[in-house]
Amino acid sequence: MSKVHEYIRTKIEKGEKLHFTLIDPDRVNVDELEKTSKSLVEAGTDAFMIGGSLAVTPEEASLTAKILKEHGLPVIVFPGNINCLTPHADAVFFMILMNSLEPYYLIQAHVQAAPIIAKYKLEPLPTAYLVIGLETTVAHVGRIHPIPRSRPEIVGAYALAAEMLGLKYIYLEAGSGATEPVSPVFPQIVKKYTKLTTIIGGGIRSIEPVKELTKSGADIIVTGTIVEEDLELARKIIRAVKSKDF
Ligand code: 1GP
Repeated sequence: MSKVHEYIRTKIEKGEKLHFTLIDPDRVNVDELEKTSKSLVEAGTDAFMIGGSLAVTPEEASLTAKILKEHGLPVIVFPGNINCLTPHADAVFFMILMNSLEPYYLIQAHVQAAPIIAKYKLEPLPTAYLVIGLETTVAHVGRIHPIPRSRPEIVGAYALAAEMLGLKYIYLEAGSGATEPVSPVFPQIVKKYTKLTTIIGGGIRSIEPVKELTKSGADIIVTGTIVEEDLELARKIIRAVKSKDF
């Protein structure tokens, strides 16, 4: 029942850091996806995520999931909204956008999505989603209540609340295409206060932040945009996450 969660837990318990590749079904070149994704699997990515904040149709989500499923790795929906759900994925990050001011992203989307997730038999991965970067589509769409960069203890308090609510994952998001990734101080404080599995994404375009973030407690590193911009660099980042030299 909890196949994807177990897959992730087992790797983390063995001391591995994980890398997930995010594919936006609205932006992907479907004709090249088979080849591109194969090359990311060869580099060592551990799972695929599919989703985007805007303009993803259910048909695009399904087609993308079907192609990615061929590799035998988990395909996880990373929903901008319920339009990203597809029965062709294995699991879904069932995410509370904790620092949103909009009730829809705090609970109403979940009420809409839950019966569909049950019908599609997707495994829900209960996740706290915190958007840190502000100059991004997700921050605008999600009506974000900003977290001051100089106050990491606020992120610690969100993480503690998430754990007390029974959530298992926390996703610290700079936002797709952000100019810089989240500060390593944030995963550090999450680890200080909780046992949540920590996912970091947004704005990762080089190896340096990967090293810093994994050293600071990130369990899973997500890259998306770099796959579209520079596939070879995306492969290098994956190899850096999977290398044990941190
Ligand atoms: C976005 O964290 C992911 O939700 C990935 O971000 O596209 O900047 O890699 P990038």
